[in-house]
Amino acid sequence: MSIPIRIDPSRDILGLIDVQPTFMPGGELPVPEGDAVLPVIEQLLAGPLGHAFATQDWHPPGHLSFASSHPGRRPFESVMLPYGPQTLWPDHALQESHGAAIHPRVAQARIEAIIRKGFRREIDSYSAFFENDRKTPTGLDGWLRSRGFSRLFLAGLATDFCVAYSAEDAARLGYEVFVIEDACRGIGLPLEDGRTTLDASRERLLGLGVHFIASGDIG
Ligand code: VGL
Ligand code: ZN
Repeated sequence: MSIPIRIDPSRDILGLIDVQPTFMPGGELPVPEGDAVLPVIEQLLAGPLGHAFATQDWHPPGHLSFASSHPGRRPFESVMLPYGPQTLWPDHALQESHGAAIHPRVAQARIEAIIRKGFRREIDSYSAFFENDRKTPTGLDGWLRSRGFSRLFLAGLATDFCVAYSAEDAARLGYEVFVIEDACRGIGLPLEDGRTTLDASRERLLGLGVHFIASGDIG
């Protein structure tokens, strides 16, 4: 049993990362059990966290993170782009498609800002804060700061990509970060050292002081 985390609505906010059908079973880039986050997020949005923001992966056709934009390459391979290595994905999260909408089971009443990312053809964006060049800001940091939020509770997809990159950037920007593990699901790509992207991201985040909690810890 862990100690319940008391929510302070003046500084705490729930961040819903890429809760989009494109990342769920039946979607273009399905995360295993991706839809299992929905009932947990439903509960969170009815609980003590009164404020929320959401991100949407929002790609144009021909986006450079799509394997289809690199002749001869397949999804989940890696290519070198000007900003560094980039994993290639099936075409997903196409702007204005049904798959790119915030999932209709997400109650949006408490969602006070929606940040779209990955809309520049030449650059991918996993993090809610910076694109994959690690420099181009999305504007979320300014919005959170000017609203006075300092503790972020993150949920969504995928644990080892967009949630992990968002948590890492948030921790580096000085926020206290809580990843709500049962409200996230991951992809788990194999790495050369025998670990998976899930193992590696967890280790990296623990090293940055990110807390891993369960939705039931929020009291
Ligand atoms: C994501 C891969 C590509 C994510 C987005 O939401 O984690 N992963 N685009
Ligand atoms: Zn994407």
